[in-house]
Amino acid sequence: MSTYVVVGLQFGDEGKGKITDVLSAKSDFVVRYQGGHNAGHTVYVGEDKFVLHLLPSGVLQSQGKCIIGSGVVVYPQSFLDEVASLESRGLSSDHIFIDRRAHIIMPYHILLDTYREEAAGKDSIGTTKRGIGPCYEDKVARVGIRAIDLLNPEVLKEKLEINLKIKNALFEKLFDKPALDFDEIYTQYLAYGEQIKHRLIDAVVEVNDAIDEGKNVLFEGAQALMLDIDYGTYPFVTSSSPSTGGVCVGAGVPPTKLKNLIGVSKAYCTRVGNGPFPTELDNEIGEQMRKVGHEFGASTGRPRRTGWIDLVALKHACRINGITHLVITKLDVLSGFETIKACTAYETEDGQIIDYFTASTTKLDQYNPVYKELKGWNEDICNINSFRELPDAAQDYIHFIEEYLGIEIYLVSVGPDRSQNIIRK
Ligand code: 2SA
Ligand code: GDP
Ligand code: MG
Repeated sequence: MSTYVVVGLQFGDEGKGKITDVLSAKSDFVVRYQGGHNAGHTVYVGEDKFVLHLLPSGVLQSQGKCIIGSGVVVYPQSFLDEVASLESRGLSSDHIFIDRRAHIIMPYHILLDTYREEAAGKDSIGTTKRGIGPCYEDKVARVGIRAIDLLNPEVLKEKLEINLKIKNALFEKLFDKPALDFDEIYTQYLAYGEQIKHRLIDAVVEVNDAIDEGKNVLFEGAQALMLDIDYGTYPFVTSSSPSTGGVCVGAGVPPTKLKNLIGVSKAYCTRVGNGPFPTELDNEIGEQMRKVGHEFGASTGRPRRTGWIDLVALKHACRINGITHLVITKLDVLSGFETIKACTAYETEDGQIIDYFTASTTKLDQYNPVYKELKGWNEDICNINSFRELPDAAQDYIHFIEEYLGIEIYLVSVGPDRSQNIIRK
């Protein structure tokens, strides 16, 4: 009985949903601790495809409680839609809960996100326009509306009035857009409160008690370390901490209780949204990765940018997360490439070779990747489930990543299905 944390090590979409789903079969609790419905976690159960946004991916497998922790930002409509969608497919939703402290995404957050991105034009971040950033901003500014506030008409009224005064002034004066109507939002959010009140809990107590009682608790990260508000490619990041450390603040669990820290990386790399991506391939190789790997946003449908694996960035991500178990996904997508490249260092604009990650997003954009070239393989590896049966070149690639990072790869995923895994002994 233990705790498990699953985090993304690149720019998101590493296949965390699939890995969480696999691990959650043994979990008593599955907990989301940051992000919101910007996430898109795809899980295949046989032919059935599920895309989870706000709900933990573990919701499909776990028999225990599935919790949206206090560090998550919750758009109630998205929550209710996802719950309804699960129910319409014959699944129970009785085990889904939200921490009372979770901040609520309001219509003005979504509009603010959208207007700002539109106004920024080519300098936009490329957000999902789901209101994530503005909601976290209000939380930090101490004017946010929390789940518990939806149950108190007086508190909600007061908070909404203050917020609308400021937001409407912004909309009208800065963006030349219409003001929002108080009554409409107030009525709608009170109704949301009624619809979710039986799911509101104190997750801090429940989750910590579960760990103390020796239950298996799985914490599920959304997005990834390179999108971390502190350690990612700022400002082209999301507004939360998708790291293992984020669990402590976003679920109210102390670091001493976190045991198995599982980092997920693709065998190559993708990014959706703007910002530096040193190993990006704007050519037919990148196109092949996108096509074979079906690299399109699971929430917005945007085509994902593609490129070779960046081991310098991956090392940075493993260090900050303290990864104890590494997972490599989508190795099958690399079948058919004559050579495979892995970035082991960067060449700076003045010709220096560096093998550490830089805080300067502007500089990172100008660096050229230094590659180790490895032999590719042609075999279809989708149905292999033992490491020794992999083509030699694929084994060599995995060994090369392990040696560079100094961490053992314990699971290699070779297809989207639950069963398509190679578990190393
Ligand atoms: P936001 O909306 O404020 O969090 O956007 C800020 C940056 O974070 C990126 N981001 C993501 N990157 C990869 N996957 C995400 N989830 C969806 C998916 C994305 C989609 O699973 O495919 O459907 O487009 C995700 N969510 C946020 C975002 O692209 C910005 O770069
Ligand atoms: P997440 O956000 O990290 O959960 O990842 P997404 O669900 O956004 O994107 C990962 C995509 O890759 C999904 O469509 C998964 O079904 C798929 N996937 C996961 N693992 C594998 C794998 O090993 N091979 C292939 N071909 N697809 C995979
Ligand atoms: Mg995703």
